[in-house]
Amino acid sequence: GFANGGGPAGARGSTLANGEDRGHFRLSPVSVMKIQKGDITQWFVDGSSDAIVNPANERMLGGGGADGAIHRAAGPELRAACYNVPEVRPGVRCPTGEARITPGFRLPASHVIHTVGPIYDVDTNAEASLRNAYRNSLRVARENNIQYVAFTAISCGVYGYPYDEAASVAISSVREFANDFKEVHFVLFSDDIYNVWLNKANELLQN
Ligand code: AR6
Repeated sequence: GFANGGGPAGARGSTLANGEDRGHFRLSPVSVMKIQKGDITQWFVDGSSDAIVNPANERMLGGGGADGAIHRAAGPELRAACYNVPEVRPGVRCPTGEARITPGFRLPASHVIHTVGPIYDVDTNAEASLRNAYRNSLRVARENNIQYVAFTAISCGVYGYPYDEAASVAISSVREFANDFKEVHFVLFSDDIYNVWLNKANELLQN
């Protein structure tokens, strides 16, 4: 759901042949993936341990895009918590493809999982790095007993990853964790990325 009253994800009325709502894909008897439009800073699941995944940079002290929006909404406590994450080398708190967790502070979600996707034109193994970013975010969530996780389109903004290729990596990575979460959401800001994600999920997950 959303703090702004957006209602439960997928409750849009139109249904697919499998009887599920559009944007709503069952991954296993216990797990659902939801694709929706929205602002990830407003996302939460009432009464649950939940996490939004921040597409951050290696320094982990904020930036533009979704990272900037998440830090603004979470308040200065988030930057202080990030600052206290130990550097693994000078200026690097979270290497590309890894993930770190902090509280959500003033966000409606209880936790933020910070990950770093690849810079598409610079990373010589961008696909592996993007897959690692999704997998390690979900591993960190699982280790912290978080049952509800929301992603944006990691690397699809400033970092320049092509949407269709990113959607394949994102959705196939989430599918690997089909027994580990109640719900994994993609909260997508723009119509074009939302439509690419929906098409890819239909391609990969419809029988
Ligand atoms: N809710 C959901 N999605 C959003 C929001 C939001 N509030 N704001 C932006 N997006 P980006 P990256 C979408 O650039 O490519 C930062 O400066 C956006 O439209 O945020 O991984 C970091 O500090 C796009 O589809 O992340 C890093 O330096 C997606 O989120 C760098 O950008 C990701 O775009 C990371 O670049």
